[in-house]
Amino acid sequence: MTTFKNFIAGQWVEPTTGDYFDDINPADTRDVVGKFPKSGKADVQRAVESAKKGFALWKRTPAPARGDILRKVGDLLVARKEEIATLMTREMGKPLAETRGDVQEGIDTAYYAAVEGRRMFGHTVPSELRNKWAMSFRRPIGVAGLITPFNFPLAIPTWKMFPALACGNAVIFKPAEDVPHTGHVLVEILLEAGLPPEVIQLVHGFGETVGAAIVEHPDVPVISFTGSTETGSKVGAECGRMHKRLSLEMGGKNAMIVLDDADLDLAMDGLLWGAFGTTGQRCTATSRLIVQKGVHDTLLDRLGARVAKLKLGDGRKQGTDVGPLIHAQSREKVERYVGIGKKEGASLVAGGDRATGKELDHGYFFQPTIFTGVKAGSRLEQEEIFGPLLSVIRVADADEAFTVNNDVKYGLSSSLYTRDVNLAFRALNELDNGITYVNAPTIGAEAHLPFGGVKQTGNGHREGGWEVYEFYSETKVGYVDYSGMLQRAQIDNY
Ligand code: UN1
Repeated sequence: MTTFKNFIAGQWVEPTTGDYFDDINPADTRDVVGKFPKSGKADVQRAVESAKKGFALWKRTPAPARGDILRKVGDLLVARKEEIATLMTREMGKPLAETRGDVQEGIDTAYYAAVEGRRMFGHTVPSELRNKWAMSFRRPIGVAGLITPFNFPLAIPTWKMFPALACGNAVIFKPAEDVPHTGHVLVEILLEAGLPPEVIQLVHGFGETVGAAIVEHPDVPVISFTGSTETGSKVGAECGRMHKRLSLEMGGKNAMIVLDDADLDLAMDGLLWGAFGTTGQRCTATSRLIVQKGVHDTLLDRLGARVAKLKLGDGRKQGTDVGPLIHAQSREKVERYVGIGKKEGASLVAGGDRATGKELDHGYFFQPTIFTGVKAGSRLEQEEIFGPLLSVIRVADADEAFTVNNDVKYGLSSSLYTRDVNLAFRALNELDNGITYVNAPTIGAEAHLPFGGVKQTGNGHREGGWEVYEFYSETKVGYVDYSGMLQRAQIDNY
């Protein structure tokens, strides 16, 4: 079995702790992908010291040249797409079609960042005064600490890393302990593309030690975290105390609304993909179906038949629709919520148990599960579960649907199936989410648009698109007075 290393100070090195953890295939726990460093605070300290040197060099590299390296990163990801998809499925379980999409999202993000290196626009505006020039431009910030989750092992790190690098920052990367192999390969690719070694530091390990040490380090002024709302609060408290720039991307309780006039076949395809894709382990997963009373029973009948046909298994095998959950605790959490649903009086109409038999016995599989008659305001309806569990809420009309959609503490994505164009536009305005899809499921974010949510899902920042470039750079304003005399703003201008 391979023992992997950290990448610190330009070298692949063992952790100072001498400790390692196993990276396990969740579809077959007998299969260990490798041993990865269980690093400590001292490793983070070394990484930060080196990243500061990397930053000094990188910030002086012209942005178009930084972009050229990211374009090469994109080319290398293209060349290794199939291989990375396969190793990603092995380490986290989602089917190959999805891990291929994950790599593609990284490729798209790389090419976007490459071009952004040639834009990075500022503003030139007229001055209040004669013979004076006024402009704004963007400067890099410093060392960015990036803490990423398991569900999009390649795409989410690239959402953070590529714009951070394009803007001229150095990066300390801590991938989720469930997906260290994908993180390792991504760093190999950055180095192969020609990124100066000290600009990227990879420190494997656990959130309580490595993640916390990055967040608490005074020389890491920028933190980007994707994960649970609970951990995000701790990260936020520390960053607030230290006045750090922080981007948080956290929980969701995303709803699909299906109205009486919807195309039900279309809604059904979207629902299966939204609710059970990635085994429901997405921040954008469809975990609530809010359905109008006129189509409620028909939709549910058809849904039951379709769900029964979903094939669970190893995501590398042809024909697998749904992979395992990531680890034992996440499966226990789903089981806990099945108990809560029953106790709250909802009706279990599909699944509800571990999926077992043959190859499934060795993985963390759980049956796609549906509860109907779920009450707005109940725990099943309000809390993020992060698994293949769909709660169905029946409503009288669009107004009630919108209210139910909005009445949760999260606000990532929502989806509306209707043929009424007026209602569709009203929904864009009235649904309290960062992203609303019309006639498409709650997943499907594109790399060149801002991604993120409102309320407890985030803290006002966005990943992706143009907005993330603002996050990873500081606005600098320059005034040049070429009048040769003292001109006083606000005083000498009129
Ligand atoms: C997430 O849900 O954790 O379509 C990220 C999307 C994906 C990314 C999802 N590209 O929403």
